[in-house]
Amino acid sequence: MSVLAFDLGAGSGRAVLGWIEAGRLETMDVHRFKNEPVRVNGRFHWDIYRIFHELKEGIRSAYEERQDIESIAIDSWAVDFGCLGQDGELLRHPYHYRDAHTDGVMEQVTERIGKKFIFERTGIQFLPFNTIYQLEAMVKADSPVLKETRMLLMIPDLLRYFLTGEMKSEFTNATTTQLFNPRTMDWDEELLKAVGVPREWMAEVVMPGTRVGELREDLQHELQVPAIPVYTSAEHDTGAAVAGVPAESSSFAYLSCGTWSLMGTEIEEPATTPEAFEWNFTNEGGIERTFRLLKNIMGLWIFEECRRAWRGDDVSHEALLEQMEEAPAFQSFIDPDDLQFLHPADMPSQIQQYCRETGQKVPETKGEIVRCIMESLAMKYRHVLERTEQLSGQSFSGLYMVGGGIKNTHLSQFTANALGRNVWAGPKEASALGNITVQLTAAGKIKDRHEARKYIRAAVEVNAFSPKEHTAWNTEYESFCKKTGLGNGLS
Ligand code: LFR
Repeated sequence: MSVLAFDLGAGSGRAVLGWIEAGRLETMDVHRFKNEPVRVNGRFHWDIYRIFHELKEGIRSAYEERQDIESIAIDSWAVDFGCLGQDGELLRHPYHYRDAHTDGVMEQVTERIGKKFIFERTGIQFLPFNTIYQLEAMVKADSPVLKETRMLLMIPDLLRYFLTGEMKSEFTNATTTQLFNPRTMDWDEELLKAVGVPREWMAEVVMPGTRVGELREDLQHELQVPAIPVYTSAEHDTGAAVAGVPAESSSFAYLSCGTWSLMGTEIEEPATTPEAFEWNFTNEGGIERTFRLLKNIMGLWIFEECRRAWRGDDVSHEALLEQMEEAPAFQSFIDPDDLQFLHPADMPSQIQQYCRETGQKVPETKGEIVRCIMESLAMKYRHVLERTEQLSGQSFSGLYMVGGGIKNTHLSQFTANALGRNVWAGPKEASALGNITVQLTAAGKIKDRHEARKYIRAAVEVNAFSPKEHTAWNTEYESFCKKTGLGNGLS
């Protein structure tokens, strides 16, 4: 038997088949596609029907390769959702979490309800685009969509509903709404009430690895495939990536590196201490009822946005990283998580403005700007890793880096240098692999997450980076903390 995983990222998606053969995990890419959000009337939307079209293409190609597919599951980015009307139709294309309609809304909600109140009930970090603030923004705009809404489904839930006709929410992704209470393991009625969302709009929450339905009959005919069962995986891509970390021990630190950098560790119960609150850490749901104690770091989005601004010139990764090597080290730093970098009109100018305003040397050339980004990311990783250790009471000898961002070996090396610890980079496709192993576990082919990670370890390439020039990086770390206003050390 085999399983089919759809892994949707903010820029691209892939369909990957997985199965176990002669004691090894085998995979095969069957379809890759672009995911291009669209700006319409000044609003930024996901092209959800196009994505669904690509899912269909993926199923068709997968079935051509193997006729023994016994399960399909989807993972994607978090927080975004679609609203369904009473006829079960989608009422509007879902907003992209980088749409400006939530600007300033989080501050209003937290002032009204209280930040502590929200954190105690959810354990989730405060990000301006969390579902709770998107809903508040729609309520405030008196959105006609809400008047017709009968059901609210997160992106993977929505696509799964398009495949099966069944409406269910999945745990790992549900937690990212900041409307889910991990103590009761259900939607938090107080918070729903506080933003004016009826409880009936929220679907039943099911765990990763649950059989939800099978392909609708019309799809079976259209695609010429049988009634393949559809499951939940870890439907939040970061949850799937953590499931895909090839860790040997059950205590490990990870960095899922892509558009975002998500750094943290896997824990048994949410950590909602005053420090977790103060440092804005999150406790997102994980597989096998674990929690992902982690923090969002703005990640390679900053670099990709610079590439977009520079298009017309040679903006290949190789060319830009070569220019970076020629630029002098440690000239200026940014805090990548400053909200001014969330969706600026022009990223390179925004970086220059930040440096100017913080009294630093302003990077001028592309090489200087790229160096500023990469060094700042590596420094921020150290800042977050040390706090992850403090919060979880663990210490880590090194860091597992997974996700597409590890193609940038400079960043992996900088990270090892900044941390003064080893970095183990691989696999690039951790989300797809995690999605697959969750499905294979549900099918009884794999025992649990520990065994799954063993299979992944044996199946992929992991590159080790040991720290270099640590003394210089260590000295510069203090300067990074000072210049970015992040304070020093753990106080
Ligand atoms: C990564 C990710 C992050 C989430 C962000 C927005 O792809 O899922 O975990 O915070 O996208 O949804």
